[in-house]
Amino acid sequence: MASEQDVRARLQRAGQEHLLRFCAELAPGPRAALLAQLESLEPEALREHCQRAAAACAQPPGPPPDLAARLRPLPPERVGSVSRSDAERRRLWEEEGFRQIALNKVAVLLLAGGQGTRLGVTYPKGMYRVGLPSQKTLYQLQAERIRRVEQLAGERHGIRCTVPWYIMTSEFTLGPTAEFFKEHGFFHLDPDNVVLFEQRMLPAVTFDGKAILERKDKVAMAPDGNGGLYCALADHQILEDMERRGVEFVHVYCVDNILVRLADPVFIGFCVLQGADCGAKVVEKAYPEEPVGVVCQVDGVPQVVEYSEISPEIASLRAPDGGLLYGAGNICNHFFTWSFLRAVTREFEPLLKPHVAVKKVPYVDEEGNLVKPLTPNGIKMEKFVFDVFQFAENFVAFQVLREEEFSPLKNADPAGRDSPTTARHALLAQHLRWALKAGARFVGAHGTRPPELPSGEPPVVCEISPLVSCFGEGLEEYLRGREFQSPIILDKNGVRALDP
Ligand code: UD2
Repeated sequence: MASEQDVRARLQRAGQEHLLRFCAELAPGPRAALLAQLESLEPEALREHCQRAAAACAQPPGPPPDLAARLRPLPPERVGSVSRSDAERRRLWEEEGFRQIALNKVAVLLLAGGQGTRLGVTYPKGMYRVGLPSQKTLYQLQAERIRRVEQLAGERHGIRCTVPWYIMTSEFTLGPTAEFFKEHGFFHLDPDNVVLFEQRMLPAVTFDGKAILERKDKVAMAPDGNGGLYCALADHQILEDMERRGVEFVHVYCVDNILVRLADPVFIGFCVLQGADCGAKVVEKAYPEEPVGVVCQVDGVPQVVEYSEISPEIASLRAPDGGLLYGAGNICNHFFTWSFLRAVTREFEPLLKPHVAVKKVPYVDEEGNLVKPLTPNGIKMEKFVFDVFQFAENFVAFQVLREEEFSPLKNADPAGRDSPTTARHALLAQHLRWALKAGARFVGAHGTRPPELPSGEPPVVCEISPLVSCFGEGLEEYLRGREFQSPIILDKNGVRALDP
């Protein structure tokens, strides 16, 4: 281990010597921990990071003044749509997607390094239960959808196939996520096909470019954003792992969308048949301030303008048809070819510009007291996963239906939006639509029709296991012509009535 003197010399080079100001008074254990943490920070990179953060902070807040003039919606020929295409075309996309899955060429990659601050939980969001009758967590729903899509592709092509699951975690989420998967027997997936890897962390910095001590013996660190994916892929030789398995197409998605379709064959098939190297699913934005990025063009190049970086005026602009001009909402479901990811890790990653987030970062003051600031005092720098779209040779967007594919879990319940309750209702409403379409009928407790309830809550509870159906398929054999009394669960053993 490096001596205090060595560490001090490195920090001097980075202009961050203040990080040692409590070192002398620390007990041997914490002192060693601090020195080890500081030793892992490369001086030149640390200097550059801190300077960059301070410089970014000195810029006036908000989007660049000329953004409106540089922005355009995506040209229609780059945008596919589930609702605007006919059944035959959708069938062709789906068939192609299943074919690629059956050939073991498709992997899914979960971005799960975030801290879930808005939701207010201390454990990884994927472990969250939104209160479904089955009590399933987001991770379990995702694992079961992978198993089902493997099964569907396998049945179509008469083989067994695998969709490997790559999960990017961070220092905050790796341990608990790994533990959770072990505890649950990897939800019956083969552990060899579930690959956890870790993204890097970066120091939080004050407005004048000083890394922040969160305790006397610890620098405040935060994950480097979901665009940290590209460094993490290289750090952990993930592309080599994919190459060994023959993976050519990767569906990257974020953890908190309860309706996410893993390795969605329609999306994969659409992207493959378009010859795309990079793609993004979008939904129509629900309202101008909705916290989703906008997929569009900046200076003629495909990009996402993040919700935190678009002005309310631009976000509210209307197209001639009355819809939002910048209405293509990013739902953090991306398609990449393996070759594109390799080009990004080898060539383009260093060109990605970090984004600045101004945050309240707990710190120790000059006297060594722990302070929880009431106003923002620090800067976190993050890269965004979609910032590589600008390097694509053939970028496509694919518009899907919100009620079928997007209900994110961002906030704790009182928020009323993007909360556990809205996520639970969205999933149960979807399952009810599927069940009714498959010919099920529901009656109330005394044989009456179930009442219509307000506020998006489905009038009856019918949860369908992803192991039985993950796109609404194959439900007739269980449900057609049958009458049920809510609540029920449909799983591999058939329909089970629950206590009301
Ligand atoms: C993300 C999108 C936004 C919109 C929205 C839809 C980005 C940058 N923004 O915004 O445009 O589509 O989702 O729900 O993609 N994560 C990491 N490491 C990190 C930070 C985040 O893995 O360092 C993961 C996180 O665990 C989650 C995903 O990235 O799965 C999105 O992160 P978020 O929830 O902070 O993003 P949000 O809602 O601000």
